[in-house]
Amino acid sequence: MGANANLYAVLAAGFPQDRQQVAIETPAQTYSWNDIDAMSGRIASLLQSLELEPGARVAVQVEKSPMALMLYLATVRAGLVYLPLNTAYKAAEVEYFLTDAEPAVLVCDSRNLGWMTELANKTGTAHVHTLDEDGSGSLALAAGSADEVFETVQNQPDDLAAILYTSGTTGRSKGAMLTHGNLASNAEVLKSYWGWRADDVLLHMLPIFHVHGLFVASHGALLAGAKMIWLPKLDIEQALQYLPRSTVMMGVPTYYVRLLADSRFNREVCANMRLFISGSAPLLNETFEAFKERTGHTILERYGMSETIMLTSNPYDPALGERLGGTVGQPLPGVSVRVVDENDNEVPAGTIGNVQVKGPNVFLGYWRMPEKTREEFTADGWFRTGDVGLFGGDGVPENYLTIVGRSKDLIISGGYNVYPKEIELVIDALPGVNESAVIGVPHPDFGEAVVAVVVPKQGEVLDEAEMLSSLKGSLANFKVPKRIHFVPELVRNTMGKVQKNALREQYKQL
Ligand code: MCA
Ligand code: AMP
Repeated sequence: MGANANLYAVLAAGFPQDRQQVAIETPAQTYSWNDIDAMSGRIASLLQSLELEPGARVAVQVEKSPMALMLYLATVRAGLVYLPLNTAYKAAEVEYFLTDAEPAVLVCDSRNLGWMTELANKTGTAHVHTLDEDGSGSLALAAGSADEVFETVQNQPDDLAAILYTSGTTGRSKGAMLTHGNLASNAEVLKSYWGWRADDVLLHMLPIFHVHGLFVASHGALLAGAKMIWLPKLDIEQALQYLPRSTVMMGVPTYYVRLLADSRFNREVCANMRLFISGSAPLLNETFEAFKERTGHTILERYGMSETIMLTSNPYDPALGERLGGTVGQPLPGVSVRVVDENDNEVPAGTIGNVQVKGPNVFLGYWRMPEKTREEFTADGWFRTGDVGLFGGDGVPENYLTIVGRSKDLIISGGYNVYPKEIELVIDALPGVNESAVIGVPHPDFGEAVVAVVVPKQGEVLDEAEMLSSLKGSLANFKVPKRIHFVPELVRNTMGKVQKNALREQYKQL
């Protein structure tokens, strides 16, 4: 038998010799590497006692805590498939995911147990547990009496480890199927590319229901055997308190915008830092420059997707080149990136086109959507990212990629993706609405903000506040438009398509 390709086995090979060292520090408590092994072992034993089929899904919507990370690691160790859900998702959104993924296990906050149990009954999910932010709940109780010694399940690189739902241009979310091999290969590449060291201290403030916080950040520290300072969310007070003891921080651009907005954030606070990494959304050049000026640090911007984990990165090692603001850097080792025209023919450097990628990090396909999966890959196996960009151009070396836009109708707000179609469908179903168009407009804090332009039905008068409160009942808050504008009609082109560019131009000052 070859080496175990189970992601946990790969990560654990990077844990330090001395397992008594602190692996995770929270404001309240510390956890050693032994604790990680024992806590994830107990939960894995509990999951194994349920005698689920290999590949059964464990759906999780819980607040961030060390125990939540243990649940993730345990799921992977037990050879099951982890399905994280944004804590902002409302019942209607969660119902879709449960119906589509048919998880065997659902773990939720005890606050939500009532409606979650109803959904679980409806969708045939047999096991429901609770896990609260303080680590308490029925999961911890049941795991407490399970064996802490657990032999990590043997997996092949192509076995499924996680499903991450990403919204779609049709308004229907798709589950991106990521394998043990996808996750492990990406973690290993980033470990050397970003120069991870055992004496690094990662300031972890990202949510752990998306690729950025769950995989890129956590795997980086775990595989390096480096300590994490584990905070529930971005809180500038806490960031200022812990940065002087940290060496690495990751964030979406809003994290850097908010740090810069605080005058106490300066060189001294960053004196111990080795690396600041930004991604998930475009980092504005003004943020990149202001950060350099204030701290002396050059933010490293990288680019990735739920379907592919990390694809390109500005260099850490100066021998590979400079960190260039406005670019997302070079394809990571082992990852192929090409820019093509409408016929999938590669275009020369300096020419804008569609970005396509290939590599061991690229997902298996969309869960139970073979058609959609086929559409998103070319005949020769390149994945269509939906991003538009170019290599080189305007004084930029030819091996650096710049993302200039998206062919998919997508808004990225504070690092969260919002597909206009999904919001338009919900708005159009409200009483008195004829039709709507949802657009992204520039926002100083979130990068882009969601705005809706609504055409009322003939003779109807709609109220913005009422509509917003109704939308908040069914949509995650970050998807709810910050403003709604009422217009008699939507401007269309000759093909009858709503001209969103004109709307973006009209409302950009908001
Ligand atoms: C919160 N709100 C938002 C957002 N977050 N509105 C728009 N966009 C958002 N991102 C709402 C709240 O619900 C609230 O609404 C109001 O805005 C103010 O909330 P605030 O207290 O300011 O929010 P916060 O709790 O401070 O959160 C902002 C945040 C957070 C820290 C930027 O959104 C965040 O952590 N974002 C990171 C997302 C992330 O990890 N993305 C990675 C995806 P109300 O007042 O009405 O209740 S992975 C990915 O994209 C790929 C693969 C990659 O490359 O990494
Ligand atoms: P997700 O659906 O969360 O996987 O989001 C992936 C999308 O985020 C990509 O297809 C890009 O459009 C965008 N993205 C991620 N990182 C960057 C970046 N550094 N610059 C611009 N866009 C980015």
